[in-house]
Amino acid sequence: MAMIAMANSRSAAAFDGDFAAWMGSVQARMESVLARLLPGADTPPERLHRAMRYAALEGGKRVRPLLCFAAGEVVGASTARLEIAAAAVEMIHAYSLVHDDMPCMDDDVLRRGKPTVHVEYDQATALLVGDALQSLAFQLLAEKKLTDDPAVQVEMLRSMALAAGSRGMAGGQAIDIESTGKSLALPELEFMHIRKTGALIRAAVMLGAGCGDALEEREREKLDHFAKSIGLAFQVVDDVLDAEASTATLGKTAGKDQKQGKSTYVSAMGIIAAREFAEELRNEAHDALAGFGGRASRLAKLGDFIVLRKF
Ligand code: GRG
Repeated sequence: MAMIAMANSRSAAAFDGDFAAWMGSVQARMESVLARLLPGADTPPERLHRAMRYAALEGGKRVRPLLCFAAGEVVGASTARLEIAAAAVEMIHAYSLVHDDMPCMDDDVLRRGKPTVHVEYDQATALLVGDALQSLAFQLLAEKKLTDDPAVQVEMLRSMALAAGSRGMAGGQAIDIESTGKSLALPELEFMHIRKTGALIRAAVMLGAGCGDALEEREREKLDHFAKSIGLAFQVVDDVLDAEASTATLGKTAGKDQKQGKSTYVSAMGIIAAREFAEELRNEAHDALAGFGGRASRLAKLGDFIVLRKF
């Protein structure tokens, strides 16, 4: 945790003081919101609840909650509503990491600078941690008030379910597993990553936007364009970091893509072209925000952070 916190502050420090402070405050807020919303470690079944807290607390950059909060600024959403939306997205993200690390999937022992959940606990517990985190996320989205219009809230729930399901993240993961050892062309890579990584990032932005004043259709499309571009950029940078950064910096095993025979943006186009592609996507993301003015300045800076991060 100390390592991740240090890396967080180092990376944010490259941005102006106000943005770095905002990032730190949202990250700290999310730690206490998640600690409050997750079942207590002493609540039976204690072992499962301890493992859920282990998976979701003390670690991670909290990129999806940050996106949710920044999108909320575009629409004047209240902090109380954004906390719930952001916690739900982060729980789904944490579940996906726990399952992804299991021996039947990516088989890894290190995540967020600490042993993965199936190593610290056991495989059955890791499976249940993922299941329960996902259920809790949907419970929160259903029972807490996120908007004044119940029909909008149902639509938010629906879009989160789509993002997490077989047409979104789970589907992208299935394609990833099926294509290990094969060489994917760029359009196939994009098809996979728009689902595996991009869908949840898009949901984080659109959920944050759903918590505030209604946007016009054209504005929603622009915000979604931003989210789609930055979601793909996130993955391109993830591939570059897997190839370039160390395990200590990342808090997860580095260099795995090549070892496991995965197609990545680095294997498909090389590191330099992959970095250039991430830059193109960053510009596209910025362009999409042009009409929002200062309301979207944090979202724009987060786009920069996602592309320029070192971990
Ligand atoms: C198991 C249904 C299911 C899906 C798994 C997200 C995912 C799909 C797998 C994770 C594997 C991976 C390395 C994907 C690349 C991009 C990614 C999601 C990285 C991890 O996200 P970060 O960097 O992690 O935001 P932190 O720990 O900072 O929250």
